[in-house]
Amino acid sequence: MMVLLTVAGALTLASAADSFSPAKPKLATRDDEPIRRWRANRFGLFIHWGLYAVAGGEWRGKEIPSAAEWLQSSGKIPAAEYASLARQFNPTHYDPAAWARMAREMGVRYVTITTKHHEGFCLWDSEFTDFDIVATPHGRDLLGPLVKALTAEGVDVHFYYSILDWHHPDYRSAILTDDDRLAYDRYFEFMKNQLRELLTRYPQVRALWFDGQWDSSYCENPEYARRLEEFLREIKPGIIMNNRIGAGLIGNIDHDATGRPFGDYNAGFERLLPHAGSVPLYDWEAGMTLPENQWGYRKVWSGHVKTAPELARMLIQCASQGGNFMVNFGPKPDGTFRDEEQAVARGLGQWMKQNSEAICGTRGSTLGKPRWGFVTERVAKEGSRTLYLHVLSKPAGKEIRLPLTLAQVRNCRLLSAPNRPWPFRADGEQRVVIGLPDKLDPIATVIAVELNQ
Ligand code: JFZ
Repeated sequence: MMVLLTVAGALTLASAADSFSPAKPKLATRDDEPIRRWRANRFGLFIHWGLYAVAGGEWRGKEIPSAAEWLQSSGKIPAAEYASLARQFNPTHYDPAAWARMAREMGVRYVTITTKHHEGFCLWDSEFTDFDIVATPHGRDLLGPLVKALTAEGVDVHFYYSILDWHHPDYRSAILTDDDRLAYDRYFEFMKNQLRELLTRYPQVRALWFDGQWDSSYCENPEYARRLEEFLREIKPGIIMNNRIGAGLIGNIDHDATGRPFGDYNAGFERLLPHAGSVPLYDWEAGMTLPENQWGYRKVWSGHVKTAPELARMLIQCASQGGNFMVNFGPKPDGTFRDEEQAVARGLGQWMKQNSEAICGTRGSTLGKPRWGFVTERVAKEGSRTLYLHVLSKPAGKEIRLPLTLAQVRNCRLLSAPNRPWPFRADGEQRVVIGLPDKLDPIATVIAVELNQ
């Protein structure tokens, strides 16, 4: 008997050591309605689509290593030769309504699509270049129908736009001469024209995702970034922009010397999540590829390919740290999604169907990180708080102890069985203890804990 008590006592102590540490208070660059919506969305789908999809990571029968969307640069392909891919871009199975349905069923609240990647090719019919979708066998706007379909499904639209451009004759990676300056100034006007065109032609777009800001032409001349940001905010007040519109010092491109990001939020989490302790105090978003580093379509993937459960757990971690998470798909040249992507969409959708309440519209945990998983929380308009316990692994003792007293908890429920209460009790120290179902969800079992005010 004595022995048993001692064991039980040790277990209690072990779980007490799981204690939560409170997170730092959050700052925001903005806190208006558009950024609140952006933040509440929490989960997005990134789509990289362009001529690189036709090549699929190969050039003249040879595999070109590195990211598929970098083919022109990695394969050292002259721009004019690369541009011939446009004559082969013919997505005969492109079905924007099906894309939008997939996005909604996957549980994402926004889609960020590449309108123009580094290759310079435009997915819409631009007045300012012929290097666009009209020059392909498809011959008509790709973007508009997608914007319409996503909006009809209630999914927000964000546009990716690359400042770097490997096709435009006036683009310069560095400004070394007066001629370079004149050329780059012309390129800058072209870019402004295209962005105005995108914002006015597709008024549904809520955010711009800049990229390719690292060349010295842009980076070492911060007045371009400042002018661009002002120009865009004037055309569309409320527009959200990531920090890659910024032209910080090289090596410090995402934020200024105080750690404050350019634009409205930090998009520096590229295929990685912040470590505990390095979570930005500002809004942030992480983007994740399925294979190691492939954003555009590559025929042959090598190495580990992430599964839906892995990605869902990353989403949970981001949400618990107060950040957004975007999963990336690179559609095939025929306009469909590869099997791995479809499986990921289904897997995430299944979990989100039951558990989106614990992700969308929540904020990061103010309790910190327990060992058994992650916590998110929702603050209702009236001020009432709900904690969402995302249980990823069963703690020893098979129960969860919260740093709360019994009087603080109004009720508990499992999101997988929302219509009946889930029992909870107090331990000897008056802390709330919640038991777990026998079988945990392979992604995370979520318990909602509604608190008394
Ligand atoms: C850029 C692009 O070059 C790439 O093709 C893709 O579109 C991706 C989303 O963005 O790549 C980056 C940009 C920034 C970082 C890493 C890769 N970064 O800040 O670590």
